[in-house]
Amino acid sequence: WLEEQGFRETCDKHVLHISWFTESMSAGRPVPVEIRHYIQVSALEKLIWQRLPLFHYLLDALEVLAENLEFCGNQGPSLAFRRAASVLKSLPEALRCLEETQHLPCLGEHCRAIIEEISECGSCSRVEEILNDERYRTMKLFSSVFGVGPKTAENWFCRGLRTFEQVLNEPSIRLNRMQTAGFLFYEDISKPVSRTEASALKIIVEEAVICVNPSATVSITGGFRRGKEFGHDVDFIIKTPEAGQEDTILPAVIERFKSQSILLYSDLQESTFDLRQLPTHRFEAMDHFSKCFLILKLKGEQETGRDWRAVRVDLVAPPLERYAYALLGWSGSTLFERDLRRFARLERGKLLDNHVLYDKATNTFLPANTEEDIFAHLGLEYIEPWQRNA
Ligand code: DCT
Ligand code: MG
Repeated sequence: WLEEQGFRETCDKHVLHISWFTESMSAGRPVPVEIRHYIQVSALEKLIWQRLPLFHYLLDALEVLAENLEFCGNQGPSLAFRRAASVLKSLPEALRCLEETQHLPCLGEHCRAIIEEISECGSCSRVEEILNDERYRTMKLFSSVFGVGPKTAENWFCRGLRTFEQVLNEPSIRLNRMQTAGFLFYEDISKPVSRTEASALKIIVEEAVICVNPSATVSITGGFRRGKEFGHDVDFIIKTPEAGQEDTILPAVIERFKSQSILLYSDLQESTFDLRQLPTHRFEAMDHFSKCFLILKLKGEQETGRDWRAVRVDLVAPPLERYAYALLGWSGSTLFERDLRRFARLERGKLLDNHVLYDKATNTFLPANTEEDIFAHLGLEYIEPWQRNA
């Protein structure tokens, strides 16, 4: 039935995802992933409403509200919606009725009102309004391009641009290299990457890394390490056993990809790591390790008939003694990391980031060889990656 309606269904570990591809948005481009769930939900009749657990509607609604605030530069208030969505996501089972939300943390008055409205009406008027809002839709569209952040998206919107076509035909707009690649491979890189594709990429990355340095190892991190079935990219962390190797390995790996003709885009960021500059007291947007943001060609039959697709791949290579912190940081989720750091600071008087754990009471850096060591320093039981999705 769903298929007949044009819905595509995929299964996660705990979650049923339904995505709806509409051609109506712009030049035949699909609506970006996150709002697909909600659009189809609000357009659906009771039949589906009863088939799907209530919380899918909530998740999408809360995320639309959060995203809209982020597009307006209100990062603070948007966190409340993100946290609420996170709490709902972290539940072992889907919510089935409103009463089940009563004892959950992080659901403020505003969130509860939205939950109530959705459970009564099947949709939320504010969310509907946002989904139809020209600014939101345009910001969502533009910021779905690799290399286009909220500032650029807003700039283009304010200049009256509404579609990719208009952006690409605007003579005064100079796209940078990243954005050019973002548009060039838009179709492919906005399509979710599956776990199977991630595993295929791991073999490719591992082969290249070992070819360059046989003693190095590669681990998958990011969402796939947390057990997600789909991701927007594939994140890998490289472990090198000797000091200094972390600085030379990525350029060599990139060269290797180039020689295999699978490199479509690369942005190499050399290490700016310096222990003497740490700890910083702000939540680092980006760590200082040697890393690269890539677009690779992944071979395999595609729906389009092509025999490859473009995939976004991130590689990070920290120094060995920083590995545990980097692994913890790059495993995410972003919200989990944010809350763990907050906990470390407020409850334990310690500063945690992707590089170090620093004890303010003794003015010392706490050593860690594994993630377990970091949790132990924080007086926490080890939290498995699959439990860090919130
Ligand atoms: N991260 C970080 N510092 C950055 C960027 C990311 O510590 N400058 C962390 C947070 C999450 C993790 O790395 C991976 O980032 P993403 O790929 O953006 O997130 P994800 O959880 O893997 O989500 P997705 O499945 O969509 O890729
Ligand atoms: Mg990722």
